[in-house]
Amino acid sequence: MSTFQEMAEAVISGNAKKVKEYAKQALAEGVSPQAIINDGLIAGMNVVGVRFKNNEVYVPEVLISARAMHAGMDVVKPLLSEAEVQDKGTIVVGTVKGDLHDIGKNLVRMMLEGAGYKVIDLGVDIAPDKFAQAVEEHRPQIVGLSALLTTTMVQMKNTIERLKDYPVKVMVGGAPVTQKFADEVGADAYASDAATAVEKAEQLMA
Ligand code: B1M
Repeated sequence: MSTFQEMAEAVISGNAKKVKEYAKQALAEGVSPQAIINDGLIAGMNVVGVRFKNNEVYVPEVLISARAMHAGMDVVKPLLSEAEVQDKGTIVVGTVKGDLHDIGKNLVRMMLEGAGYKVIDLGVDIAPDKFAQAVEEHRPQIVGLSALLTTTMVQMKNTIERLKDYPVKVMVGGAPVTQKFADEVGADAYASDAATAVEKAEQLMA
């Protein structure tokens, strides 16, 4: 059989076809979907996350690895019960109102998915009320806000204010966002990049 190591390597090198093959083969040999996700797919994405953080790989490589990971997820997901998929927690993400930038937010989403979270991606230009609606509907533990424009950063403050009565933690990020700003607007966490977003999510979930 292919080893988890081989599956992780295929994720790291972004070989979606191989990842799919390894996942199918492992299932046929009786390996559990959860083990394939944790020990093969997520293990590979974790390595990519560390390399991205250390500037050893860049955005295109991360996107290609994430696509490969998704190819594997597509094979095993139908076999997981809903409860298992949601096991690690739910995170709602979106780019704030007035802001259409989504490349960084998508990376954050993929890394969080790669780390095993269920992620609800609301998309771009999301008003505070829409975040609140999503919190009511999906009951996430964390809401992640992304902003790339100095003019839309204020929407982070508005959204945090709108969510203050919900039992949810808010993480913020995006090129113009800083820890100082995050503290000023009352965010529970700030992440400078997608790999750090995973680390902060783990801390907020603890
Ligand atoms: Co726009 N844009 N843009 N743009 N754009 C910037 C952001 C800008 C810095 C360019 C510049 O002038 N030098 C500038 C902002 C200036 C400012 O406010 N200080 C700018 C501007 C002005 C504009 C327009 C106003 C231009 C115009 O129309 N006159 C307009 C605004 C549209 C709008 O949003 N309403 C606009 C439009 C666009 C495009 C549509 C053309 C396109 C977006 C396409 C898309 O996203 N689908 C675009 C792009 C691509 C950029 C640049 C070139 C690249 C942004 C990017 O994707 N970076 C950008 C200049 C630059 O950064 N060099 C620029 C790569 C991405 C991986 O990084 O998003 O920072 P980033 O995400 C990182 C971290 O920030 C972090 O993790 C990610 C991965 O490490 N992160 C989080 C992000 N979100 C997070 C959330 C978290 C945690 C971490 O927790 C939840």
